[in-house]
Amino acid sequence: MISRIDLRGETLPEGSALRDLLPRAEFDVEAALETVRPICEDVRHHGAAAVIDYGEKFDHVRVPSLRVPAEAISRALDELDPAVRAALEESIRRARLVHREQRRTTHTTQVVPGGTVTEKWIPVERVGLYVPGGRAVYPSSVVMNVVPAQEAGVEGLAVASPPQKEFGGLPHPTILAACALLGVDEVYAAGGAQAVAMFAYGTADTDTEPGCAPVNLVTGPGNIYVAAAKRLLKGRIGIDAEAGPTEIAILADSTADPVHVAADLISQAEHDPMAASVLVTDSDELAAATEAELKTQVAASKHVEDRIVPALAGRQSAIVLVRDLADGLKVVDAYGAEHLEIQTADAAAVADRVRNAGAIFVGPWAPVSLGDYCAGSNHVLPTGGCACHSSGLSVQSFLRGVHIVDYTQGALADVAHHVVTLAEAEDLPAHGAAIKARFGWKVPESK
Ligand code: HSO
Ligand code: ZN
Repeated sequence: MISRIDLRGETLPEGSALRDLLPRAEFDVEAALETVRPICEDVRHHGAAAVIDYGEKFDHVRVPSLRVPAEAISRALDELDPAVRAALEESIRRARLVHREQRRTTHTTQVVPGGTVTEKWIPVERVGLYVPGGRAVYPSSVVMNVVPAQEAGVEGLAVASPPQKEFGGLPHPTILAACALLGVDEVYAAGGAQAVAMFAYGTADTDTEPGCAPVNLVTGPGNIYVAAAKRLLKGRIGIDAEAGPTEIAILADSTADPVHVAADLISQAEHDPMAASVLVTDSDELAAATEAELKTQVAASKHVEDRIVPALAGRQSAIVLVRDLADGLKVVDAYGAEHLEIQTADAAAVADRVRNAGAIFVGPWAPVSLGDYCAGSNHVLPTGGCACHSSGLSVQSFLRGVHIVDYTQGALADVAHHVVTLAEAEDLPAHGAAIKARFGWKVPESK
């Protein structure tokens, strides 16, 4: 069901040569660009009418209005299963604890007497959060996007999620209920590329409903068309990341419990046929026991044929055998997993040696599922190896650091000759002139 890659034979190659030996799915956003370009153009020119038409085409339901009425949002919360409500509340509470502490404070550096640079963190004014529908109805992702935005101090928060035919063209009720719990009241029944375009361009008011004001930043996961629309509109809007299929890598030794390892590999395979589950181990026994366990546990799972089996059997998943933990660490660093579990002896020390991962889960009692819902950590994480250069969603994603430069006349005079010299070296004499103009068109004497 899951293939093996044996890297025990020779010395491991470095960098991209090692990465090429490891399993990874194709996520060709480029190919989807041509599909989404006309959709985005249509929304740009025809606004809400185009968003509604595309909803009818792709989501098979014509919505009476794009903006979800306030009563529908509060009704969804009233009708929410109390156990789900309690679990979401706990998830929100823990996420708030962690994200509240992420906020950076304004800091002033005195560069020289009379010369300061202050870095001030200012929240993005208006954010659009995309929440997928269809196969993925994840109220937990509403939490993971909304909490950091709110903790950053974002004032304008709008959510878009595809209209669902079985709910009369409203987004899924658990998504609406999660919005209600988080205090988000601006929700649109819009999905796919058209929702991202709606956020980017905004829509005009109509006779029956207010339009959606354009946003500055769009975050949230989505399918390949959502990722393509984000790439196309990036620049006009900021984006978090182009989220690809979910990934779990587990670095484990002979002390790991194969029952846990198999369960965790299956847990993320359950998301998507393209999801990746990778076990990296130096133990033949663990590899064999995990394979046996996978067979038993998969047989007892839901979503088997449509997601779990294709994900585990796909070329993006594998058991990678390595000579020792040191090689295992090289492999997981080269892979840069969205989620990395460390199931080894002295797991905390091993985790400390990892460089590249979206989030690291230490030891037997911190499975990825915990992080997906209730650890307090964020589950919107870099996929496709992007963990080598990017972080997951955080309060920081919703803030901009602005430098405030404040120099006195004396402090400028002291450094003027350096500025003029550099301006001349770059053949930009007007830059130097802007300094000289302040000192009777002369370069002040350096001290
Ligand atoms: N594992 C997914 C998030 C998620 N899991 C939502 C369950 N619901 C990507 O980190
Ligand atoms: Zn998950």
